Amino acid sequence: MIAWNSTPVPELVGTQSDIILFDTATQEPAPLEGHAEQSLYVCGITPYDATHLGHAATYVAFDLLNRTWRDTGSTVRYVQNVTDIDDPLLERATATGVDWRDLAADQIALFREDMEALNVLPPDEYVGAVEAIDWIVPVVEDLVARGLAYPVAGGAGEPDGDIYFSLDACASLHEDDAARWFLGQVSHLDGATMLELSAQRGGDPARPGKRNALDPLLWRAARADEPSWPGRSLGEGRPGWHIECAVIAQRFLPTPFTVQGGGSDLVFPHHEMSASHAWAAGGTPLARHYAHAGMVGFDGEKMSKSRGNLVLVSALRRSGVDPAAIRLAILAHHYRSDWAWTDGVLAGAVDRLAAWREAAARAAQDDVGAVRRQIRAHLADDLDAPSALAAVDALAEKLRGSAGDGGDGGGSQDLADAVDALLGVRL
Ligand code: 5CA
Ligand code: ZN
Repeated sequence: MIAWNSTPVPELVGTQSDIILFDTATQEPAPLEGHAEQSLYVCGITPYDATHLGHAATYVAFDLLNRTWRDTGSTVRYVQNVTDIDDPLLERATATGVDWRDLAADQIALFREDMEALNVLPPDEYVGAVEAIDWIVPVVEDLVARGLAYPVAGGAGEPDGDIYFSLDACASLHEDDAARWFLGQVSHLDGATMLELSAQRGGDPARPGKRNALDPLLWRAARADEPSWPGRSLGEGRPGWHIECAVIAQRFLPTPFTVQGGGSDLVFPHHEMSASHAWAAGGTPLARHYAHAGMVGFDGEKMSKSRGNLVLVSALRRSGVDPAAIRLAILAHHYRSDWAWTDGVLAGAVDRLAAWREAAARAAQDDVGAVRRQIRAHLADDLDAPSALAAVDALAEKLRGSAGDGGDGGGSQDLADAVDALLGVRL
């Protein structure tokens, strides 16, 4: 699949130091090891009702990591998927009388435009679940052959042939290996919470015939009213959700890759299960670190397609809002905190952008050097964008009305470059 375009990242004087990132799996800030090439997988959209502000906030958060890594002098290999076949997409297509392929294609196109407008650097590989089916099938066949996956008998309207992953078999694989996968490795949740979240987030803990209620679906046998693909010995069907990301990540990134990212709603079951699949299939941990963005809410609830309480980036853009202001509204919140989108948040960002543009016209080179160092230091500290923004605010405040001659203090381009390269905000 084609990703989106990016404008070149301005070259800056100096480099970023070592980065600390909060790791969900260890529940601690983790110093990220320096590598000439860093590797990042961020879970992509399920293409319906894209791109809401919650999606945008998650991709902007990992764009900050991407930019901060590049600023250390590393290259970044970045992979993102598109869940272009899954139950919620099919349900929406059916409910609205649209072909699921058209719905997905339209939403992916819109997402690309939104990402480009928000100055989010594109992934090197942008991979759809449908494109990945031919790679997923042999992996699932192998898991079945090794006793790590099993078919569940049909009944109560379900056909025979759905294949589930055995979490218990996976947990006992290479038990003496310190790096082995175990249930709770990523999420640290108790069993009751796992069951509850599994039911809420695409799992089917109540399905009879499973060995462990939490065992996730790997291959869904064809149903008469659903699209399906040839699955060799698995029969016709379509892949489960977690195996999609595990296979795509393992195909395009070194394992373990550096950071697995997504919103905090993916910690369990998605990232826990993807890690289990990768361990079972590849014998290595999926990622060295797991990072999660907080949830953006609106009108008192998590912004989500299923609740319908959405603010779309495309709608804001159509109403004339500068995408740089949308990006600033997002960056005003620490990526790990949950926050709510309001008109006031946007109004504050519009004012801030205007103040920064005014400041850029007056900045002197010395001012910019100091601010660039401050932005770098804050980003290295778990991507603390709000503090980085405050550093630019302080300069803007200092310069406000200071240059009576209205002249350029010699640092205009430097400030614009620093804010663009490090924060992705175009002045
Ligand atoms: N296709 C899967 C991941 S493989 C998926 O979760 N798709 S999604 O369209 O529902 O979400 C896309 C990304 O946005 C995910 O990383 C998800 O965690 C994140 N996200 C979804 N809703 C919100 C929200 N309200 N706030 C912040 N991030 C969100
Ligand atoms: Zn995913």
